[in-house]
Amino acid sequence: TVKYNKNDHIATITFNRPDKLNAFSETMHQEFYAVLNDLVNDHSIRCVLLTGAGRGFCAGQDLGERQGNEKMDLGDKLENGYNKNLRLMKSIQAPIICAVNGVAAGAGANIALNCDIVVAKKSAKFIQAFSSIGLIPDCNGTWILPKLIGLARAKAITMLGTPVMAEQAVEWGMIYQAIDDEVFDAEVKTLTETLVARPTRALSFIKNIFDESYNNRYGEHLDRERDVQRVCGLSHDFSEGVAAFNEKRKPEFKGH
Ligand code: LHQ
Repeated sequence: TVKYNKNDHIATITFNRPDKLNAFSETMHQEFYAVLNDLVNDHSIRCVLLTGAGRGFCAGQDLGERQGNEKMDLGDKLENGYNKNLRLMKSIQAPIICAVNGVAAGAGANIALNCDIVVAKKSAKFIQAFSSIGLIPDCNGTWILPKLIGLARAKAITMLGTPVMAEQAVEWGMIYQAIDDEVFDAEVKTLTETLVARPTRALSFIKNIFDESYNNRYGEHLDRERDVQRVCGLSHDFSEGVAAFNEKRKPEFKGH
């Protein structure tokens, strides 16, 4: 249910239940967990690409797995499925680029929005489908959405379940780019190749420090930047970056 492939320092994860628009089954949670766990420990990977097979990216939780009126503990489902995996996504050193190839609904939308760079096919849409089945957004949707698009839009689209097309999502600051369907794969490939050639450890710090900024006070955050920059300043990639600039050549970053 999850395809996984590593090649030239790029790891590609593909949600793979196309006939169900890649909705999350129990097996899919487990397979996704195994993949992410592998990536946390693999520092040779310098870019992670997350995408979906077929015409959808991910339709969120598989609603077909719920039997009749049986009451489930959704808190447990979150803790042992999505939340465990989202925590691992944050622990992966390499930047995660999400290529939203089609509809992203419910947890599927918010998994995408938790990635570091999100691009989507122009034909793709994002749906905060939760309230349509009596739930609130999960996968930290209530944390990230107001930060990305502001509280007014965040509340309205989640309360109304309004689909947001890729270009609208870019205009609102929800995602980075909407790409024409015909050139989507090629552009995504270029983005991954660009990321692989960049200084991975610095990107890793960037990945985390923006999130930290929401918890830190102004002065405290200046201290954090100082400490992280001190570490970056000791890296091979900083020396290489400056040398390349002065020698007017392309830098050859090693990722550390
Ligand atoms: C599906 C699904 C799906 C199963 C499409 N499940 N089969 C929830 C509970 C538990 C724990 C904690 O977290 C959560 C978080 C959540 O994710 S809640 C939100 C769950 N997701 C949704 O409510 C979205 C449900 N899907 C839809 O609204 C539509 O399918 C969308 C708008 C995504 C796509 O619409 P269409 O393009 O018209 O496709 P479709 O509806 O015809 O779907 C194609 C097939 O995929 C179809 O199966 P079939 O056998 O009839 O061809 C759907 O039943 C199946 N599918 N989503 N979540």
